[in-house]
Amino acid sequence: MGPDAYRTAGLRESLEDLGHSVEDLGNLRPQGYAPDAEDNDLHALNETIAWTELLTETAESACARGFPIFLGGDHSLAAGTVAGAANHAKALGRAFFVLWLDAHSDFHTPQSTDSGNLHGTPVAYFAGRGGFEGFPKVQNPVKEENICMIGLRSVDAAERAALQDTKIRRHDMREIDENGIARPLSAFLEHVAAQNGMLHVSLDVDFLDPSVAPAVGTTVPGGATVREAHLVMEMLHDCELVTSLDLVELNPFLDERGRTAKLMVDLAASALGRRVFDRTTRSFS
Ligand code: 6HN
Ligand code: MN
Ligand code: MN
Ligand code: MN
Repeated sequence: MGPDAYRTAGLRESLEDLGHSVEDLGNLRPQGYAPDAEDNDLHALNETIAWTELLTETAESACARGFPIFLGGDHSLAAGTVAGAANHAKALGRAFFVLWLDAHSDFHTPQSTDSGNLHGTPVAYFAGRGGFEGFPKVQNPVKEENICMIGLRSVDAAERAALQDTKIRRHDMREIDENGIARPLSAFLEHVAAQNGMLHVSLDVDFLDPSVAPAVGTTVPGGATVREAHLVMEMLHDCELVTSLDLVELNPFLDERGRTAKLMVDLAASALGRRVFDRTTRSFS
């Protein structure tokens, strides 16, 4: 339902208004996966494996065609979108980076998850952590120092312990309260630019505060404000480093008059160039 809610909220029109040509490649659906084993504690394991295979291929070819925006839907989709985008960067000989905008770190393995929900695992998958039996092997794991998480405020004990030993850049809401959101983002973007990298951005609805974005199953109070989120997106456009984007975890059943879908569409438009005030011409539009 998420992708259709973004369509209804005018994603295509918003991007066309900015002068982009938009091609809607439609909805994907994996075929022919086996039912899960009875003793399996993970939700929709075989379906998620099938999605990961399909999305890895689809993302790699979509990256070769343009700037893909992946609409979801469960954040487990990023296992495939990031793996596919990383393959594309490797084929071009370019360094590859991921910005993870989320209340959660999604760094569980299928063994460490308490909930059994695989949307808690994609970062561990594309960073090349073990334990993903049955999933496609990650051809080009994303280097830890090339991953940056902003917005953290709900990290499970097992994730915390595993993250402790990594070089993944982590910025929680306390740090953002104290120092602002621009500082850690600028530092990361400089790091990407220094290596002429390609940057994939994964935007989980729950990065935002639930008061402005209620349509997600895993709300956590104390998230990014509308202005903080737009600032991130505007800086991402200005840096000209972003090459692919996920808009994920939207659950339209939980929305109020489509306001979360609309906000996510507005954020995507900011990332793709929408401005109220043009700093170059110093004019309002
Ligand atoms: N997301 N850490 C919790 C779990 O169930 O593993 C929440 C995961 C949320 C997933 O942000 O897409
Ligand atoms: Mn989910
Ligand atoms: Mn997430
Ligand atoms: Mn989340």
